[in-house]
Amino acid sequence: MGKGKIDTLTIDAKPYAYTFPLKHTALLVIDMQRDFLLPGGFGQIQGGNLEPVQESIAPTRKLLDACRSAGLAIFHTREGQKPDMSDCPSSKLVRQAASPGNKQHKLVIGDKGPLGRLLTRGEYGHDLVDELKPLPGEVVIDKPGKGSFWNTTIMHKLKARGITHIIVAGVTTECCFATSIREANDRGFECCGISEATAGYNVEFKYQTLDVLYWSQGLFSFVASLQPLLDALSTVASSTPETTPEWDGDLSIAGLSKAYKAGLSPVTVAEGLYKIIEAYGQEHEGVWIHLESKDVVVEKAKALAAKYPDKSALPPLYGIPFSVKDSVDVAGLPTTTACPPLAFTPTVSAPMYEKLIAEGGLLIGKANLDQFATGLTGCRSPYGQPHSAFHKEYISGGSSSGSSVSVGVGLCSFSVGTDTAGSGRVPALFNGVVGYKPTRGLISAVGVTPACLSLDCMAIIAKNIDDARLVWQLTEGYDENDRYAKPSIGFERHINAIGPQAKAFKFGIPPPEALEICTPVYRRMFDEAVQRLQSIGGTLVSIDWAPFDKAGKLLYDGTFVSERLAGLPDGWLEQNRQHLHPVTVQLFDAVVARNSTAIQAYRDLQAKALYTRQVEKVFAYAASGVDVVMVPTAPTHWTIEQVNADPIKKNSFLGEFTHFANVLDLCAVATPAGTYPVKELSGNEKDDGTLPFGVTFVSGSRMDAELLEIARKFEGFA
Ligand code: TIU
Repeated sequence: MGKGKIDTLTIDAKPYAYTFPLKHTALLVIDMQRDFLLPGGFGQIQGGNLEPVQESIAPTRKLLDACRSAGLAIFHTREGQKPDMSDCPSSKLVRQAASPGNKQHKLVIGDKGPLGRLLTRGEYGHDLVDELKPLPGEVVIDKPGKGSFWNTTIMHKLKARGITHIIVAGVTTECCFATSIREANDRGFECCGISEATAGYNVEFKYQTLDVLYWSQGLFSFVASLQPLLDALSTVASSTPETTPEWDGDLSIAGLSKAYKAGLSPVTVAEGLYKIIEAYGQEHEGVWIHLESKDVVVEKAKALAAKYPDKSALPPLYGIPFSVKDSVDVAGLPTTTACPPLAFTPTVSAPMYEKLIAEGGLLIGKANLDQFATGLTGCRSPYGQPHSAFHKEYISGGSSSGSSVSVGVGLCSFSVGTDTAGSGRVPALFNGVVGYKPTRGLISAVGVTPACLSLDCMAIIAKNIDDARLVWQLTEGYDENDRYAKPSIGFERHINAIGPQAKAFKFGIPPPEALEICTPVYRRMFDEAVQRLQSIGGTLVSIDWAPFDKAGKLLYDGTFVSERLAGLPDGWLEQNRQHLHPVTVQLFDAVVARNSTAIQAYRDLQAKALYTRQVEKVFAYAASGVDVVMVPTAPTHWTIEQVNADPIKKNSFLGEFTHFANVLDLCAVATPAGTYPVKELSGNEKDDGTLPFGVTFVSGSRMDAELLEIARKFEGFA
């Protein structure tokens, strides 16, 4: 049996065999906290008998080890309230304590017990027992209730990882274990409880609870024994390497992580990578505004290797080289936004950057961009004009130009960019990489020099969808310091649109008249992409394109572009115009000359709200909606010479299919979709080489998980 080929496992279970797809399955370990397992905790007050729950620790550890070795996503939960008890309903404090003749519930949640305040976050008793401590990269969900889904981000985080199947363990069977399974069932997950890895304070209840879960041919879930699951998982467990591998040049996060687990040193990678970076730098300009020195990066790689000696417990971005657009703050390095008069050296880094470093990432440098993050060409920077990773005469795209080239030519694994009007998607297209712009407000945009503050969005430039998705998972999360952050808990759909059960989906495209703007080769390539999407289960449905079109025009033909000046001090333009890129001056002067009024701005805001409502109907919040809309990422690919000759018009042309996304609060991912001969675009038979084509998938607010799932299928089919 070829080990690498196994993608689903089947085990004996009740009421019948449980089949689960490995890539879409998580282990969920419920509340293995001191408060429930040790004397003096909350659990002893509830039930008294700690013996059965303590006996479940060892089998749960075996299960955890087996799931880790098999590479499953691991989720832990902890029950507990915020220290100020603002999330604790009074019923929890009163009902049991008020029971006539109560002697047992003398202490309630929040009261001080021997392990600290009962079920209170931050207390000793609230944390997980030592035997079941989470490893780096595993998710810990703090839940205020018995169920794992009430007022937590677990649904979002499971979907973000493409999870559809959950193996469930933990305490107590009758309480949080069962409640969580029931909640998961309502949301579409296929759960399987593991009998030996769960226990409660009442042994009879445990078996009654398990019986109820699978009663009536599986009312809520499956239930299985531990041993068959361990046997099945052992067939896919990763083996321990015997030799220390050399770096094979693979910069994908998955590839590098695998090599690191097998013993490759990040120092070897840093040294090898700098040879590539230096060689590229000798021939080509404009990728970096600040490149870290080789010595600095090698030292950081050494420090990482020393910090994480256990290769089985590496953080998810251990030794992964990345670049950061130079409008994003990294403490101690200047942030220029490609505009020297704006340059300053921050003392605090952007939260997104901090998260990447905390997960083991290795900064290579600050990447070039179109000045002010304004532009889609990559031609508007005093730090040089980088070119497409595919061809030296063709533009890199912008404004995340250096970010996209650095990933496209293999100088790092991924890059942090931004995307207000398409600045992450367009350059991804022109360099043959993925450019993902999550729903605005999911990743903190604090520490970014704004382009249009209310429309700015972080972007992730990566080699493939899985890498982009991982970086998103590791960096998203509500930031109270970001005024445009989305609340961490949003409306969520069930999970039918993700995972292997999602064999069919619906998609829309712009109507033919909207696609006319594309050059013939872009039309041809787009038609092929439509066919590809149909061949992987997509049904093409006609959609109302008007709100997309109108919202796109709002961005630059309306008043919103004035927001670019709102971020600068009054009089700044006049004082600094001689230091700015000539195209920036031209652009800003045009904005000022419009003399936009407050009345016009309000009309535009109202139109934005209307179009946003209208596109909600297009997407699958309703059964009639589509899962994604697919567009060509841009209508064509200009040469650097073409853009330099007519910089403003050529620029706005490129945003035809990207401008609307942030105005309408959508998520979007630019995905490579093949290459074509340069001569097909230029019409010159003598032109050699190929250029990349790509499409962008767009979906509704917070439908990122569904979006990425379809993009991944499309990519896998290439
Ligand atoms: N009371 C009880 O049995 N359990 C809880 O309160 N929480 C969990 O089950 N985790």
